[in-house]
Amino acid sequence: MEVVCGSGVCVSSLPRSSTITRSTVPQFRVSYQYLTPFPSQSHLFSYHPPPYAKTLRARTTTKPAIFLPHLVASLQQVDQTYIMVKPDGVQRGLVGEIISRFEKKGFKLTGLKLFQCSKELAEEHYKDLNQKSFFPKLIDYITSGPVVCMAWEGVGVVASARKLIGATDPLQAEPGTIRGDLAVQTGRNVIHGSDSPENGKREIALWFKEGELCDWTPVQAPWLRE
Ligand code: DAT
Ligand code: MG
Repeated sequence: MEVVCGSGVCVSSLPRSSTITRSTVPQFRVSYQYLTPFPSQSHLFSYHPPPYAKTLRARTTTKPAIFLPHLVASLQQVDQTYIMVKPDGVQRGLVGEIISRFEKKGFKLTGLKLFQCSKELAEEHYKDLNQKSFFPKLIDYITSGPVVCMAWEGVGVVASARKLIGATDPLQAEPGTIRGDLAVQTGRNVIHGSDSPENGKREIALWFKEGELCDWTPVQAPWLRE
């Protein structure tokens, strides 16, 4: 499959700091600085002639072609998870340490706020546990001080975040996990993480208002995924 880049002007052949304008590529509506670290504006496009090209003309063509492995990778499901530093984590000064672990892993932060949650919100968040004997204590704990609410995004982020967090009981959590390194008791286990992609969406919608989330592209993106 071949995709022609508009008038045939190959964007990747322009010098790195070229300003691409309407006159360079007439069908481009906006002019912008070409500053990405890789030769193509879109990593989906390859400008090398296909190896199977039979004729000399086809082999020397400059027409871009979609590079299938990149396309397949781009179609991988991107999930969202709701991560919350609980009041004990905030009081103990662990917010930076916890955010840092997710940042270093390579996930994308799309929402962040310090927030004092109401009893109603805590009860809604933990509604699946409302028949448990520890439920009233859990609600008191979650509402006992400010929490840090976060939305994180990435391929496989829900399951991976659960691994980074560790087991519910910090004494059972592996060393190297957040709970394994930073907590000792289930009732003070410093962090929450969604347990499924569906709950990730539900909890982000519950804790964040419209306009509080930010859609952005980290500059490190091409260094994290091929
Ligand atoms: P997790 O937070 O690992 O997803 P969960 O959803 O089963 O665990 O429970 C939510 C929170 O409720 C948990 O982080 C701490 C509290 N909790 C769970 N089991 C408890 C127990 N047996 N005693 C006291 N608190 C408990
Ligand atoms: Mg849970």
